[in-house]
Amino acid sequence: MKYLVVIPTYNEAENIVDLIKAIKNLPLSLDILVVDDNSPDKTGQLAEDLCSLYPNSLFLKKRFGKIGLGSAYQEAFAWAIENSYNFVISMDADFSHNPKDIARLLENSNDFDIVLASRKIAGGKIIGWNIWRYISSNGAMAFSRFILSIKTQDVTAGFKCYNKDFLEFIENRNIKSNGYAFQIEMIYLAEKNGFRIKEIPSVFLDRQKGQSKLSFKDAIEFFINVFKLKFRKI
Ligand SMILES: Nc1nc2c(ncn2[C@@H]2O[C@H](COP(=O)(O)OP(=O)(O)O)[C@@H](O)[C@H]2O)c(=O)[nH]1
Ligand SMILES: [Mg+2]
Repeated sequence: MKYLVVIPTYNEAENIVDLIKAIKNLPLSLDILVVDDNSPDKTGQLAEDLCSLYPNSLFLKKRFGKIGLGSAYQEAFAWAIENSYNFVISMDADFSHNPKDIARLLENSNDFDIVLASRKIAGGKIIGWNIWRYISSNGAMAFSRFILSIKTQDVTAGFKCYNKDFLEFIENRNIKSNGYAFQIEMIYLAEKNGFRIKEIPSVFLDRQKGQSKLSFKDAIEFFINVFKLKFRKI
């Protein structure tokens, strides 16, 4: 079985080297693909410098500029299919997602199409968000779950393991979301098309280094996309 960890990055110079090392030090055989959007802080260069340390298991896709989280994932998924990976683990670069939880995602990956590190089931939680981020995130989740009739609890989770069947299904779809709604679009398409989703509890720690890229524009795009999904044929 071939496993690929996909890490989209924009200005993660303070995190990327430590994260790559933490993943490579796990007792698992994981390849890594960093998708960097020409970060001004040279995140891409730092990842590139590490490639010689991990030949044939650390890869870098450099894009010309900040063109979005959703398109970064889509390019990574297409690359994973091309290179015959069986599973793709998506995670943020900022250590909010604990690399040690990858093993727990993989434990369930043979029986489900998506295994998701959930902050919204018993045993899962978010540490470190301020009250506004907490309220806006919960509101966005409740709104989108209601409008789209989604059963999964943590619809915005970015820490997931996808199997090849689901990635191949996604490759042929016209994906609408390029920003944060991408996560919801994945879950929505999975649920409505009969893919099996498993939530496992996970603790999310707000980033200790660097800045969140979530902007007001992303929040607006998020709500527009939820409605676009609602009125699109599945
Ligand atoms: N390649 C790429 N990565 C992005 C972009 N926007 C955010 N990211 C990365 O996506 C992940 C999630 O973003 P983050 O700022 O941590 O969002 P938050 O956790 O919701 O505050 C991080 O690894 C970011 O560096 C983008 O436009 N392009
Ligand atoms: Mg983050």
